[in-house]
Amino acid sequence: MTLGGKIAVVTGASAGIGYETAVALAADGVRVFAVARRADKLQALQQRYPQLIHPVVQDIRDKNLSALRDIAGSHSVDILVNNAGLAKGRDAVQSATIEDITEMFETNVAALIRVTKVFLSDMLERKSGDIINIGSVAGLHAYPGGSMYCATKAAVHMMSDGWRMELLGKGIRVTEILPGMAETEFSQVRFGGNSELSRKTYEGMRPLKGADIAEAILWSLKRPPHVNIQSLLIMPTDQGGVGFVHREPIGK
Ligand code: NDP
Ligand code: 8X3
Repeated sequence: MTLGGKIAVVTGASAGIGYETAVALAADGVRVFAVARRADKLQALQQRYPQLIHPVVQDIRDKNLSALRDIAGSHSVDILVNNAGLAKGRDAVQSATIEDITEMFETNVAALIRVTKVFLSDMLERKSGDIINIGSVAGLHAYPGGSMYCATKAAVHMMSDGWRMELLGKGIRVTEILPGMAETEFSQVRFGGNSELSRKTYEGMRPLKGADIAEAILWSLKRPPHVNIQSLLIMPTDQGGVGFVHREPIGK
């Protein structure tokens, strides 16, 4: 089965999981609107499939979402991948800044809802559509220094569950993908660009790659219309659970 001819919007397509998902969709013939804030990264992505990938510079926290509304006004979007998201810091609640907490909730939760509502009415009208929400294992299990990020991903988990019930019978599939540790720009962002802390996160273990998650997204989308992959928890073999990571000494 091919997804060729369909139209997708992928948020957070300038790096990591979103970048790889945009590439995988375009490789299958999907026209992809690739959304993020960094224009240069999106332009580099477009070089991979110049005819099929369209850069869309948009901060999804901007309540107007004007670039996304333009797309919704002129195209029937079949697939929405709500991927843009971030963790800021590894601080406990008593030391985490309100700015970091707000950015996580604004991006991972409020913007995800607003973006979805931009495309949902057309999907409802056409009785067809796929919404892929990128949650996290962190939305199922809290860990110290991650409580706020975990709470945002728990919200994604609950929304995904509830939307499936609210949209029942309307021809729309909602899929949640819950990755474990994936080596992307995620840790660079979390640690404010501190490469040493970011490197240590994955030291001695084999993390997931963005392409591993993209492959699962494509597989979910390619199920026949009567099959809805509700959720996929995807962990590195070296991660047995949150906080349970197998590491080999370097050089072994
Ligand atoms: P990356 O940091 O590599 O990518 C995040 C993407 O989100 C970037 O393209 C970034 O683009 C975009 N983004 C962030 N804020 C905004 C914004 N306000 N407006 C538009 N785009 C934005 O991380 P990942 O690929 O790892 O993360 C993707 C998703 O996967 C996130 O939701 C994350 O929580 C989730 N996840 C990641 C895991 C991991 O270990 N990496 C594990 C589990 C879940 P730009 O900066 O150009 O705007
Ligand atoms: C990211 C996974 O374990 O770093 O969602 O919080 S974790």
